[in-house]
Amino acid sequence: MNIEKFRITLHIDMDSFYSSVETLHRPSLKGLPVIVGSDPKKGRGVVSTCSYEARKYGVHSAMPITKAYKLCPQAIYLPVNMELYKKTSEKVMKIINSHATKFQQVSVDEAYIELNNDIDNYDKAIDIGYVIKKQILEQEGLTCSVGIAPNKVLSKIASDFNKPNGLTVVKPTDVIKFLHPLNISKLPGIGRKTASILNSMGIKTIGELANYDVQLLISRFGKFGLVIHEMSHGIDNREVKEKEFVKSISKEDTFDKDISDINRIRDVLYNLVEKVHISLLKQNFRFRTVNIRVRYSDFRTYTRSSTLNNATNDVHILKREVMILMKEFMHTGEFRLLGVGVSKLEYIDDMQTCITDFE
Ligand code: TTP
Ligand code: MG
Repeated sequence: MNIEKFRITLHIDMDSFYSSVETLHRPSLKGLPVIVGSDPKKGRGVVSTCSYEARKYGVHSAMPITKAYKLCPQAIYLPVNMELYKKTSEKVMKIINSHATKFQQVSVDEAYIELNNDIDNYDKAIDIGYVIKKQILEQEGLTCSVGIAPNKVLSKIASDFNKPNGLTVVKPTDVIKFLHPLNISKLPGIGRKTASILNSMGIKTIGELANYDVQLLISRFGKFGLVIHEMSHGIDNREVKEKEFVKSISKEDTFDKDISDINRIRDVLYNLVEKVHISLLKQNFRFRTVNIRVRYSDFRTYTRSSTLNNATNDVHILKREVMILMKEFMHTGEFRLLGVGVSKLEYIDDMQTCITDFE
């Protein structure tokens, strides 16, 4: 019996998430190029995302905002309103989870669900995919794209295949037919750098990658070579992990005796940084936002935070940001509590862990 027949995975990814939520709250933006990110007048920072209308001009996520402005000056530029997106995300995830045997949220706008315990055929899974789309549209006014396939990587590629508002099914018998003609950049984790190395090796499609000598891939890319080779054959044994979507990690210390000595403060903060970092690594997260919390002996309490452009799990960056945030509080009094935290977390799954090692 083919075990894969019973392992049906759905990947659901919201369409142009931040900009769709913005448009929902400002209906006059419907049909217009909308770009969410930093302020183009300030000249620094990047595009978080943009509407499909803006994508026609070549604008995309992570593009410098100044370049986006050159390509599409007439677009509506909006700042990131994370609180709003998080609220919407929670409602969307609730809908998705209500259909799952196993549910794993992997970012603010995407989740995997597995149906294997109670669904054993693709027709039923497709019905569920359409119900999820319908409920998200009717209850939240948003569209999403769904991929239905025998494992995580295939369902993720499938959800991206027909965006926006798509539903793509890859049955076990169609895996190779679906996968092999695609460009290698469609494999999760293959960014521009890896793609250009693979191109220089004569590999442009996933089929060409599948036919390439795996030993040569391993000698070129290490463990990552094996992972992409397996993916190119449609193999992915990662499970949909039931894990709570952790939103932040923080550690704090309350002192028996209030402290004011700079060296002592630094030691305490470094120690908290190490603890937060270990927790991050254990749970496979990267962070974008760093938070500190200080409480003076008279209980006045302050928090400060800073957000990086890119997610990282680098302990040195965490230390650096904490010390920058702490500067304004040094030499200002005695502390009874200090805290360090990270938020805007991104989950790095097993495949990405080794991808990150490489890139
Ligand atoms: P994505 O799902 O990658 O993008 P998207 O939902 O905007 O568009 P698509 O229809 O192609 O799925 O990311 C989800 C949200 O995460 C996105 O709306 C904004 C945020 N994001 C960033 O802030 N920076 C980035 O570089 C990317 C890729 C996403
Ligand atoms: Mg999305």
